[in-house]
Amino acid sequence: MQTTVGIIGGGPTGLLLSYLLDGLGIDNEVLERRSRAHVEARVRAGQLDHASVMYLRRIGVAARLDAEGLPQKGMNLRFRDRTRRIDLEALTGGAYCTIYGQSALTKDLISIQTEAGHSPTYEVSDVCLEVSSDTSAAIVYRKDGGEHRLNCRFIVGCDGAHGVTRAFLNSGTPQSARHLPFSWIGLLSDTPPISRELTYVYHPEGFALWSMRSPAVSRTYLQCARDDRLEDWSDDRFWTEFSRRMGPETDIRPGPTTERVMVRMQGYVAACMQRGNVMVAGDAGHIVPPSAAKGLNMAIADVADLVGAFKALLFEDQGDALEAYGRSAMRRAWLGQYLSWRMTDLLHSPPDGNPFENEIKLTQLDALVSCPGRLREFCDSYVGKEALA
Ligand code: RFL
Ligand code: PHB
Repeated sequence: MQTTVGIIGGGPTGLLLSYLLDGLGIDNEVLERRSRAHVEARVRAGQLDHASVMYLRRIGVAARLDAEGLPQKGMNLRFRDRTRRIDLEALTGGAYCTIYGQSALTKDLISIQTEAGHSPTYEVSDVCLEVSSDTSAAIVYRKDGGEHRLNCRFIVGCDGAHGVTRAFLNSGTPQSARHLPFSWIGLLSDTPPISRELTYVYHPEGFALWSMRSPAVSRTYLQCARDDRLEDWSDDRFWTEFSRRMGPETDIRPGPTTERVMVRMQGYVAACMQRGNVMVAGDAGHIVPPSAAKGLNMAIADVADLVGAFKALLFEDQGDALEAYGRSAMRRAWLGQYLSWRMTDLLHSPPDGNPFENEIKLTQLDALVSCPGRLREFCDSYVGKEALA
């Protein structure tokens, strides 16, 4: 088989890239390790920022997002046993976030592509990159018991944090990574949200977040110990601890849990985002702790940028367009790390419960909410005010 762009990974990043390349008439194929049902069922991200929503609208994939997404024009920040509403829309001059599950976006992209007659090849295994020159490469893989070869001019790794492209680009280069001494446990449950807007909680015992997927479904997270396992947290233990961090006045009536996840808090940036005709986009190039809800938004920004680079290279003869993508994707990765770590640091308590550090956090939070300039800057970056190209 032969194509121009071989895409490894059919998560949101790979699917979006394929859709946009199709729109430009650039031949491409997506190879995905899991089944379509598995990819569609993966819960993960919930919040899209302003830049992502505007972009998804502009490229014509936001019909269901506009109908079913839950606008987040403000957010609640709770500390010192008090909840303050932060008016994101007013502070940013009109920008805000939207709750729309990653699985909903993934389903939308798959169904748009399927209707157009272009679907990923699912359930491939033993994917391997073969790069012979800057203009010729191949992806070798197994499917249905046989070995296949996809010859391509470019390879884009959209295969997430555990894929093969990240390892290929990193070979021989030291990795840039940081692991935090705590994790998150998350529950998806049939519980109506306590508020129409997200609530982020700083408590001396740890962070808590009340997010949602619909007016009937909540997504709730708690900071827990780094090596905790899902089985250490019964639903009862989770909700008792959640109520403690939310404060006694919150009337929590949890419904049945439908999914549970343990999230190890870490940050990672690949050694490079592009080498010759191999690029990475999304989690394959960078992962951030989910505190600021940036991972998928960074992935969408990567794709917007990369598609621009393919257009410049293939239609406008700009020979260095992919190198320029590599540089801007690297800048974006570090900016995303900066925003995510800032929010992680602000809202998580040290595992040893050090009272001195607790007072520093509370002072930081007081300073944030009492200084309009600081708050505006925080809101601008949280909502992703800058439009994508
Ligand atoms: P994905 O989603 O991991 O998809 C990669 C795909 O590649 C496939 N794959 C392979 N295919 C072929 N061959 C191989 N060798 C392969 N290896 C892997 C996989 O099967 C998969 O289908 O990466 P992608 O597409 O880059 O998407 C990134 C997002 O998933 C991620 O950034 C977000 O989920 C991060 N994130 C959030 N981001 C936001 O912008 N807003 C949020 O509210 C938000 N919340 C979250 C999050 C991530 C979380 N976790 C679990 C880390 C909340 C959580 C709890
Ligand atoms: C989510 O809804 O899963 C979510 C929302 C905001 C975050 C992280 C996760 O900061």
